[in-house]
Amino acid sequence: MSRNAESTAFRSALEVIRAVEPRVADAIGAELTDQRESLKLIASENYASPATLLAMGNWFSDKYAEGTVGRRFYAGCQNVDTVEALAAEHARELFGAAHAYVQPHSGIDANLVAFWAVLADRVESPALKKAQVRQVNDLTEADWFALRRELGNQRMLGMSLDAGGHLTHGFRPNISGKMFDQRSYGTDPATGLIDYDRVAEAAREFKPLILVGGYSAYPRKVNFRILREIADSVGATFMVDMAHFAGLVAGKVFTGDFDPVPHAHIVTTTTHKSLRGPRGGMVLCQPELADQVDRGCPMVLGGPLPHVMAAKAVALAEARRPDFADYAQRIVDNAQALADGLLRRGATLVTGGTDNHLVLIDVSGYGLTGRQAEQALLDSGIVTNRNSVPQDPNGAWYTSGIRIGTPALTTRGLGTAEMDQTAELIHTVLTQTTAGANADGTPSKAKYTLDADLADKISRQAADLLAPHPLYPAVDLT
Ligand code: DSN
Repeated sequence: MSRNAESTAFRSALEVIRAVEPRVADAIGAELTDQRESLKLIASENYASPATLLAMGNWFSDKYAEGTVGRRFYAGCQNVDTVEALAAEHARELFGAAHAYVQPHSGIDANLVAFWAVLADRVESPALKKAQVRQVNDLTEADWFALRRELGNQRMLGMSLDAGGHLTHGFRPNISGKMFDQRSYGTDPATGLIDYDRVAEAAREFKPLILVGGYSAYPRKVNFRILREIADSVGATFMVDMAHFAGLVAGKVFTGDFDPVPHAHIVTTTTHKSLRGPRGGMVLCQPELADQVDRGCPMVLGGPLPHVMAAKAVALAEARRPDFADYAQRIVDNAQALADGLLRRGATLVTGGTDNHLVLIDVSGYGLTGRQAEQALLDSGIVTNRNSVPQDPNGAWYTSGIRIGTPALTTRGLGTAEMDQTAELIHTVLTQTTAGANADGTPSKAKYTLDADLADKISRQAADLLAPHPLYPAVDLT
């Protein structure tokens, strides 16, 4: 395929959009410029391929397809069946999974599908059995009451938010925290690492229905074999949310004990982070959960997004190519080079380093909150996000951490030498930023001072780092 084809495709698309609402076309063009010019270190973001992006912009978006492949509630779904079946096949082959469900629209949707599948499979509920054999309309009010009582208040044990767990693993601001009686396991205060003996102890005491593994801000490998043994010892279903590190599993960087797929009963993921696909979610599971998982729509999902399933099929096909394994390894090499560069310059990192795609800097050593550091870095052309550190005294809004990740810059082609230079830029900004004060003289958690000339200089240096690695080099919108 010629590089010209990509340019023509995106230029033509913008021309068509511009004829209707030029401001949207302008915003799409501006987003490309912004992404091209910023040093993107957000650990959960990436750059999908032109083929993946283009697979989403078409008439598949117009089709309703509730149901599953070959069993739809709408006529005319033969082409949706083709792309959904292809995406599921690529997912099964890529991850060695028995079953794949590619309809979830996002990570939270994938987790909701998984939670309800486990509840339906595991909870001893005479009312649910009735609901499954009878027509729903035949259930009495008393049956419904019993169903709510039996399914509600089940127990979930997941990683605590400040240790790197995710909101959807049973935390109060999310529906999972309202559905489940949740308890969390943290990390060892001295090392920052998961203490599996403590997890086992918590599981023995709490006896969860679901043990959740996975994280969004833990910079280390997780031993899923041990977590499965813990789940088995208390009769829990073991679920892993691999949204952040799915690309490292796909690329065979995480294998054996560190690959969740052979160990977990059910695995959820997003498709747009290290996996580098379209924005969406997916569930992989053991055969015994497949029927319940396939009821995701209508249980918790609306109609599937066929255009996004088409893009998932494209991205998963890309991830099955040999060069994806090389990409995945480079993500980790880059994260380790970034961590080493920061440590050598005196930064404090949670757990002292990384085994995966992300690094968590404890910025309290620089006298800053996460919020101050995030903004000062942004002023300097470096895009990151603030994140809690374990036992964070600044809470989840201001935080004491900055989470940085390498999937996106690795896609652009930056390597370990550039990671060391990136560490220098980050360290310079953080050492030159000073925390501000409120009007009454008390320390502010948001205000800061950073010399504007220095911020400009760092932005130019960041742009110099990116210049040899253009983003979407074949796409010329001028
Ligand atoms: N928002 C994603 C992240 O940044 O980790 C997870 O939901």
